[in-house]
Amino acid sequence: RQSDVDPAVIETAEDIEAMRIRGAATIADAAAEALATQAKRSAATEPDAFERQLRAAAKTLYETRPTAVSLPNALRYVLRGMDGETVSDRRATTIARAEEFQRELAQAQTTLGTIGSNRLCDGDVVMTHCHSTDALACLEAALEDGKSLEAIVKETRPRKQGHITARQLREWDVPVTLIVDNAARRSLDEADHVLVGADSIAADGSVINKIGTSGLAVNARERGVPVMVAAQTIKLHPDTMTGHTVEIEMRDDAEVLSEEQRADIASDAGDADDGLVVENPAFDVTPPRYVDAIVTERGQFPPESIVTLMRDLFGDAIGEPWEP
Ligand code: RUB
Repeated sequence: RQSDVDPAVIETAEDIEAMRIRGAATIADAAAEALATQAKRSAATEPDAFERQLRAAAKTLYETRPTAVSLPNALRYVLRGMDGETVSDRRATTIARAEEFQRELAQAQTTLGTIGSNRLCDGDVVMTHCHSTDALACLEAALEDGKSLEAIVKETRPRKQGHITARQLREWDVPVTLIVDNAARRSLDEADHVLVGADSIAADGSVINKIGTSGLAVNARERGVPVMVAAQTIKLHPDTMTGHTVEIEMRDDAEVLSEEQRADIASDAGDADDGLVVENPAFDVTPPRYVDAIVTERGQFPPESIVTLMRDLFGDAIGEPWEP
């Protein structure tokens, strides 16, 4: 029941929904942290009641945004660590498991960064889309290796996460050229790599990432620029092994069109402005043939072979994270 869920967990869920907490890895980290908080603060006196609260908290977090599979993967990982016959045992094991998850998440990103950096050469120009901490980890590792890099950063409408990427890269002293999304194909002539993150990766090697990634990848292929996807294995979507597709989040019209802009467009149509519909998908699917490499903490994979890694990591037993 929602009333069993700690206010701090509800606050985290609201922050994820409103994108104050965003990006697949950051969302996973916050979700694990929230479950640890629920475990710490639970007033349950019976082990079963404790477990029910944890599962309710997981459900609340899960129902925020549908596309980044790192969220249910994180919830499932933490809840599977809950063990013991008493409340205090279950509390301790849940907290320890959440902490382990957060440590491993950070470690995986560092390892992935080192692997990804091997693809980058001194003097390379990298085009980015959106803001991905996994992608940035590759650039950071290359810089630490003494390579000098430049970046062409796509603004990434409608929420302009490209600005976050630009800010981070400037902090690392990387020269940044910020472009509007529509300039990407033109600027690809100057780029040696396209580097993006992922919210989910499907069993066939399709990459689900911020809207605009697929168009960028198609253009990059046409221009002969390799496309590299930086994604920890927490981004692998287990349900896609059994034929499920990944839900693409549709976000609010207001991110695209303000009330005032809408009124302006509709002004000559009188009351009959029902014909104006805004569609705002947050993500799209890039088919595997446009992706050159998926870089994970387990090594670099051609997209078509990612399914073998998924089988190794997930096996068959996959349920919803709040189901016992
Ligand atoms: C963020 C986005 C990022 C991935 C990977 O979308 O598409 O590329 O989540 O990020 P949004 P990371 O801003 O809508 O959450 O590598 O940090 O997990």
